[in-house]
Amino acid sequence: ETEEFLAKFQARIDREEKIEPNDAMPNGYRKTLVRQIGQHAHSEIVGMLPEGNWITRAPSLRRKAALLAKVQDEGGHGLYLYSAAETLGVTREQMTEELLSGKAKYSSIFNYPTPTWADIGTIGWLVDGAAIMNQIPLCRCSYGPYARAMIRVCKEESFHQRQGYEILISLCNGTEEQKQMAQDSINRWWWPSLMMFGPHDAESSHSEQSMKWKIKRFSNDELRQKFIDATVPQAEYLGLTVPDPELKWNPEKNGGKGGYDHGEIDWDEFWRVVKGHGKMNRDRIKDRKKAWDDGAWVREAALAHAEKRAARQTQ
Ligand code: FAQ
Repeated sequence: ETEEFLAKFQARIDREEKIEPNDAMPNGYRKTLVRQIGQHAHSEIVGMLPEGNWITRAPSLRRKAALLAKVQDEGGHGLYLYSAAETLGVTREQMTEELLSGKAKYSSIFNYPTPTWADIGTIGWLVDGAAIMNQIPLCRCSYGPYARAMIRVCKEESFHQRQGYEILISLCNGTEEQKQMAQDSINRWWWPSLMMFGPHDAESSHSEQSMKWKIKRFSNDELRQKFIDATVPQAEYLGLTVPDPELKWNPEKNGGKGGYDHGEIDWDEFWRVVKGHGKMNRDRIKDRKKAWDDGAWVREAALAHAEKRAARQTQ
């Protein structure tokens, strides 16, 4: 790749032109997108598992219908994202094999268990809330297919966030025991949700280049701070607390607009989970492998059918 080519490409990015699948692009740009979109797609698909756990046990028909629809949306997002990644020259089989072999990552958040119904509310509120904060800027990502996919995904995540918050409102207006269940759930999910934004900017190996290429528009720490500032008042409205004794309003922060100071994330836990040693990593991959193996006959049948049809058309 000549310097002239790289400079021309950067100039397109700087002019806010969208990069499309058939455009020339630096190898690193393509690789970064395949990695990020692939990880994002895997997260959506693995992300169906913690909530799927509660579909048969939802407390009412209305809750069950909403949860089913949400989990189905996540499956849709995953497929949508795999298609976006495929425009960059990888296949879904390759990406799936990388997930199952542990080469490709998925979000750390989906390696935590969901022992209570309140977790379904908390996932919607905090996990989808964090996902939206991270993904709204991706609607302006320089790569066209990813940016366009994010528009619909964000609209659906916004519905998911509200359904989660509404579950928590109901629990918080219920018995003392229900309110306690909601508090316990927030205690378990708060820190892992903050970890979704990735390592500190100083430790984030890809941020600088990804921001230059306008794949990312904000840094990991900036988005994490925005999320905390938006979410703490929502916890207060519920009458619940977040498990951070160092959390404190600081009027000087954000250039005088104010924001929360907060405690430090347990980065050892973060890297442990990212590297495959969280509570649920093994179960998640085992479940995905089983689904992939059980689906082999469907893929084979679809392929055989497509081949027969193609042969008939050429006769
Ligand atoms: N978990 O240099 P950076 C959802 C890895 S939302 C695991 O900062 P980057 C919706 C990173 O890949 C969740 N790994 O990396 C839903 C890199 O590894 P590598 C998914 C993480 O890419 C809701 C290394 O650490 N959302 O699914 C994590 O610039 C409810 C260094 O990090 C997305 O994927 C982590 N938390 O920034 C579904 C959004 N953080 O490959 C169901 C798109 C970092 O060098 C239910 N992705 N790593 O070995 C992004 O915005 C970015 O990829 C970041 C990371 C911000 C996640």
